[in-house]
Formats: sequence, structure tokens, C-alpha cells
Amino acid sequence: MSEMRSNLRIDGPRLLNRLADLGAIGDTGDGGARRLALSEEDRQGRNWLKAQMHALGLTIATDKIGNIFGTLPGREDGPPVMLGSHIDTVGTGGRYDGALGVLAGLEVVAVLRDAGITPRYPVCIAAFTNEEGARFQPDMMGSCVHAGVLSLEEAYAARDADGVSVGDAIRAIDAIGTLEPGSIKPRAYLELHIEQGPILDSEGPVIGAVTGVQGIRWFEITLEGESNHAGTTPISYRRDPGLVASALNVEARQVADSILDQRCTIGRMEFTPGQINVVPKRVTMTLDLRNPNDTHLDKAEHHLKEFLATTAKAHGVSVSIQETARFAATPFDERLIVAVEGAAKEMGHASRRMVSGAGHDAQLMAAIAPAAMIFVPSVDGLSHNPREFTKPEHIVAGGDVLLAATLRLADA
Ligand code: HGY
Ligand code: MN
Ligand code: MN
Repeated sequence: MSEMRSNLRIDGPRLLNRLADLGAIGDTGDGGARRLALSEEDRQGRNWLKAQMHALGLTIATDKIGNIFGTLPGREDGPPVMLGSHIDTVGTGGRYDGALGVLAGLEVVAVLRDAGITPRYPVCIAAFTNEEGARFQPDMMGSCVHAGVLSLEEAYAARDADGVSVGDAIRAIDAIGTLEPGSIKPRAYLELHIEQGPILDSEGPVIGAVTGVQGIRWFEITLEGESNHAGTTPISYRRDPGLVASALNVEARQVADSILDQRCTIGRMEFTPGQINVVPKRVTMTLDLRNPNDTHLDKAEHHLKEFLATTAKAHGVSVSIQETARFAATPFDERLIVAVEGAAKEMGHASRRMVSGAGHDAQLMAAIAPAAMIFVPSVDGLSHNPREFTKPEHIVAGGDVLLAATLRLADA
């Protein structure tokens, strides 16, 4: 690598300023941001991003599920090195989840432009629609459509809790593009992301060379019993879905404690009618199961489905379960992981290999191209929380490693 290139570094303040500017869109006033997929805030974030891409002279394209691509041409044509992530957030989101990967990608391009470097291959910055899945399931929706594992029709048909479809929401914010999904097949895909867990923050080092993403399964569960008077109805007369839901929550924790690396989360549990003196008629709830080992994940899923059926039957409660996401445990590309480790070393940072606990667009991109991720620490392991925070020096370290890894892949 030439002397000049090995001295390249990102402009830290410029990246931090862009993160602050994007974080101000959907600012929740508590340090966090709320840009639910295909919301008005998402629309503002998209327009802001496209303006940044335009200012960098990138060729901008948007596909039919709203994925946004900004490409810096290379000396040669052909498949680009893609640097991606997402700019949508969960409802109680932070300012780094997703945004860091997209904006650090922009920063890499800005550094190349400032240095007058045209890489051998094109570099494409991608922002995928609805990575979070907080409003519309499944998560990683935009990259699922890009990778061909979800059809555009299936994606458009997904509905939020208010019954609004993706198709209607994407049209309402004018986010539909003309590019056929999956048109841009990268030669390699890299994603810089905050770890969102406690490992790097508590044990170090600064850089995680991510070897893969754990398996993920999401379920929407509806339990139907019978509403009744809280005072007059003897316990033996009750068909109480709330009891079954609560039993499932306790059992899910026991399953997580008994199966290696298993994580079970019940993030939503809604009682209807939800009044103090009424035995609930219905409970709708979610179940999120994760494990790096799909066989263990099968065991957890099977056990909890059996437990739910038995417990519901014993209490005269009916059950309906809808699967809303299923992603196999996904290994990343060894050559890219080595490139990330080499880039970290080149930039003077120690790195460690680790599996991602969170789902990411890289999990889907791995189906169509060599993919890998770079993690930087999340203070106290917090994420999906307004207090999500990564130290500025760690953001800069991640950006420099993304820059060095990109040059290894795009200018080999
Ligand atoms: O749920 C996830 O892991 C990701 O944040 N969508
Ligand atoms: Mn994310
Ligand atoms: Mn997230």
C-alpha cells in the first residue's frame, strides 16, 4: 500500500457532526432518536442522507423497497464494494445503531475524494429499509428483498399495529424508487456497527471482527380466553390468557437459563380490555428467540411451543402463533474477517473475533456476497435505548478500520 494511502485517516469531527445531524432527526429529547421505518422522521432522514450523498457527488439510486444506494465510481466498472447499514431506528432508539455504518461509509468516500483517490472498484454506500422490524416485520426487510429471500409483494403486504401496510407507508413518504431490488450485487459487503452488547466495553479491545450473526426467530402470539368479573368469578371458573402469557414469560427465562447461549425475550404483552376489574379476554404478545446454534434454537422453540399449548389447554385458553421472522445463524466470509483484522492492526487497534447478538443487514447480504462486520464498543452494553453511547474515539477507530478494510477490498 502506498505511503500516502497508509497515512489516510477519517475526519473524525466530520463523521461525529454527521452522526449528530442525523441524530437530530427524530430527536426524542433524551439523547435518543425515533425514526421508525417509513415514518415522517424516516422520510426526513432519507432526504437528509440523499443530500449528503449528492454533495459527495455519488450516483444515487433507490430501489422499489426504498433501499438507498450512493456509488463512487472506480477506475474499473463492475460490482462495488458495498458499505451499508440502516438509518431507521426502534421506537426508543439511540443515535448510533445503523447510522454509524451508513455515515462512516460516507466518510470513507469523503476521505477518498479529499485525497483524490479513485479506487480500482466502485464503492457503494447502502441504507437498507426497515432493518429494525420495530414497526413492520420481519426485520432486515430491505436487505431481505435485496437478497431475494422476501418478495416485494410480501414486503408491501406487511402491516403495522395500526393496520398500515408497508406498501401504503412507503408511498406516503415517496420512498419508492425505480431500481429493481437486488440489482446491485456487491463483490464484498462490509458493515460497521456498534456492538449493542457488553463484551467490548467490559473486556476490550476496541474493535470486534465479527465472525457471524446468531439465528433469530420472531413470533406474534394471540391468546384468547374469556373476560369476566374480577370479583365474582371464582378462580376455577376462569379462562385467563394473562396467566398463560405470564407463565410463558417465566418459562422462557428458564429455557434461556438451561440452553447454552440461548436468549428469549417477550418484548410486548398487551391485555384486552386491560382494566383493573376485568379478567382479560385476550393477550397479544411477541416472542424473540436467538442462538448462535440453530439446533439449540430448535430445541428452545419446540419446548416453548409445547409448554404454551399444554398450559393454554389446561386453562381453557386458545392459542394462535404467527411466525414473523426466521433467520438462520449466519457465518461471515473468512477472507473479509481477516481483512478486518489486518485493517485494525494497520490502524493500530487490537481486535477480537466475536459473534453478533443482534441481527444485521450483513446477515442477509452474506447470502449474495462475501460479508463481514466491524464492531465498536457500546458503553454499558446499552442499545435500543436513548442512552446508547459509543465514545468518539471509538467511533473514529471504527471509521479508520472501515477505511483501511475498504481500501484492501476496493483497491486490491
Ligand atoms: O432485532 C435485531 O437484532 C435488529 O436490531 N433488528
Ligand atoms: Mn442495527
Ligand atoms: Mn437495532
